[in-house]
Amino acid sequence: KKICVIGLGYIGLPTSAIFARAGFEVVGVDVNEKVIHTLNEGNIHIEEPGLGEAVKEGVDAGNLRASTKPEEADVFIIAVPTPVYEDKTANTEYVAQATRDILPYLLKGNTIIVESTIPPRTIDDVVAPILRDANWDLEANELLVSHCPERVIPGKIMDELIHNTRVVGGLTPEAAKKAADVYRAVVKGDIHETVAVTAEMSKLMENTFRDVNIALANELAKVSDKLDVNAHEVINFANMHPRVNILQPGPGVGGHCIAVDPYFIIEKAKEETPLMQRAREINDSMPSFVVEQIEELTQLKMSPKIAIFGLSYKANVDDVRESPAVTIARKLQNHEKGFTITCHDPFVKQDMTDLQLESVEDALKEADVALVLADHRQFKEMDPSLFAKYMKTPVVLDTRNCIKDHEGMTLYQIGHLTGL
Ligand code: SAJ
Repeated sequence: KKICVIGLGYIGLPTSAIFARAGFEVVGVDVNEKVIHTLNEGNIHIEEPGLGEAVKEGVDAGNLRASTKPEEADVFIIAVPTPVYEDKTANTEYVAQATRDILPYLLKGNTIIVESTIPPRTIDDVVAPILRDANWDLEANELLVSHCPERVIPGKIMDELIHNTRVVGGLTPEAAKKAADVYRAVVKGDIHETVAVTAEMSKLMENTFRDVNIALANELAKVSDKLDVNAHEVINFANMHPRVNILQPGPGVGGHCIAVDPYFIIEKAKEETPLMQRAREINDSMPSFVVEQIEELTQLKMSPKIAIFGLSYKANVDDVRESPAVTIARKLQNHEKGFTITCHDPFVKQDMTDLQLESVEDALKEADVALVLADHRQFKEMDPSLFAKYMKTPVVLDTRNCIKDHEGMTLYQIGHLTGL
């Protein structure tokens, strides 16, 4: 069987590699010629554990190839981005364009699967009409169209692609069945069949659930700061209850999924979603809250130097998309108090022009406060005596609860500025 995957990003590329490994002939399509060139050499443009080996294996075995143009195939998987516009409504134009791009290559009986995260009813109202306008009878299953949302977490994509449960929502029951059969070749988790809109909503609710729960943890951090309670101790004890699982407060919610997906529901049901909207606002307020905490810690200092540890949106990834850490770094950089900012991140490679990356030692040298914004494993394992060794005043504000305390330094956690 041959699969044509449209979009070779964080989802499309690992998916291509996994199907190639299972013996499918896979052609991956992307508009970026540099990406195509890199892949055809057996290399990758994304950081993800296990992905490099899988791609190399696929290319070497002749099962995986990249191209700028789609080709005829048995199955088409669309894995292009769905960003939000300025007004926070979904931009489904890439999904629509990918659908139009494959039109010339479609044959009767083909399976089309959209993996991109999409607002409810996008399969029915955006994808299907494009195919119908090209004279395909979808009710008669001339093409089998489904939504099978990706649910993998960056950092564990290769493992979760195989082991996670999948939900497949078909435009018709036959379409759902066909798509489920495709995944059965590589997925070890359960595969559930339903209608397209239910699959769309399930995916969005998963990320919205997480967003709302992180907002609750962040609100607790703010309350704890005010009431002088240690939020992390509270979470620890509350979570000993068998039915409670409070998540971790932090500098805000970043990445391209959780900070975005709730808006896909909100735009379709504004009146009915006050909780989802409030959760977004609370999580978006966290960078300002962290900046206020830094202001408090440096009250008496003239042009303080802040060493920022971690710019990516979460632990152990290089991704800085919608990263609250970057927002915080820029807020401090442009702050009226005239902070000097240095940054260290062992994962981030992307050049961010205004934020220079430095070594641990250079970042900490002469700093007044070290601000930890990602719980990278290197930070968890870091020798905490380095803070006292290099900094002017060894004060650490750890927003991720990942730094070990040590003699000679003052460690503060988010939501507990009054000290430990
Ligand atoms: N975060 C917290 N506190 C927590 C957990 C997370 O502040 O307790 C922050 C992280 O630091 C990060 C953001 O939330 O900034 C999101 O991180 P994440 O690890 O929760 O999720 P993502 O965005 O990397 O991936 C999510 C996953 N969804 C769920 O776990 C429900 C993943 O399974 C999805 O496939 C992915 O979104 C996606 O592509 O939709």
